[in-house]
Amino acid sequence: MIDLYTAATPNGHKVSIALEELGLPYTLQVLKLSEGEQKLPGFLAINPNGRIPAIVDHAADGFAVFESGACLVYLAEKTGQLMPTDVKGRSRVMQWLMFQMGGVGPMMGQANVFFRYFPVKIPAAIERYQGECKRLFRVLDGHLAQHEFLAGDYSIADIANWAWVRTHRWSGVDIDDLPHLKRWRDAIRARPAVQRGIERPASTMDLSRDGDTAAQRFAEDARRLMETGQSLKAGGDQA
Ligand SMILES: N[C@@H](CCC(=O)N[C@@H](CS)C(=O)NCC(=O)O)C(=O)O
Repeated sequence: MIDLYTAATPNGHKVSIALEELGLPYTLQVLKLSEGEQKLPGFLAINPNGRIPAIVDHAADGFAVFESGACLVYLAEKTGQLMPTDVKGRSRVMQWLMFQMGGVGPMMGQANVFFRYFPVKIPAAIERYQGECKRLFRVLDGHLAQHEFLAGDYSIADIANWAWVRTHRWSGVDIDDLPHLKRWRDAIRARPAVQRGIERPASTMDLSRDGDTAAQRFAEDARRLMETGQSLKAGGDQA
């Protein structure tokens, strides 16, 4: 049995989607980020960075893994699925996984901060992060013009990027002019395991939409966390 410490955020959903795809039994341990449960000593023993997601694998002597990308690689290697085992195939997956972990996630996270939560509107910062998101989306679109998935067959690289790309509206970045990215987004969204994964846990709002009262509450929550010196919840921060 695997314990998944998580919340309804893109990074959390990466791991619940992978667990659903793999059919591994797991229990959801949902942390209340706005109450700082991720900073309590019990959880810091699992993830010293005090952020979700993290997993504890009881079938492997309680082995703990933090960082969403590392969780995905661990689950893929444990099962021999969602990532090829040959050197080149594995490298292709790792390249697009690193692209998400070092690029898409942090840039969308900062776009969210400056576009949604930061008390002062700094146009140059908003443009910088939204522009960088758009540039990364174009890279994905260009690659997907020639390939069905990011790295051979459907893999953890698709899961990691998809969990963030689906929330592009929340970052204020449109993808209307990126047909291949939209085709890939829709194809992955149609997968039953993906639909189950984004419900574990379900978001109080749909991060792929905008403009309702739940969205306002969500932004206020994130803003308050930022102002009290804590990091943001739900893709607000990335490090
Ligand atoms: N690089 C980390 C980022 C984790 C992260 O930023 N998690 C956010 C939610 S998406 C979080 O736990 N925020 C609460 C906090 O910072 O206190 C990963 O990919 O796992």
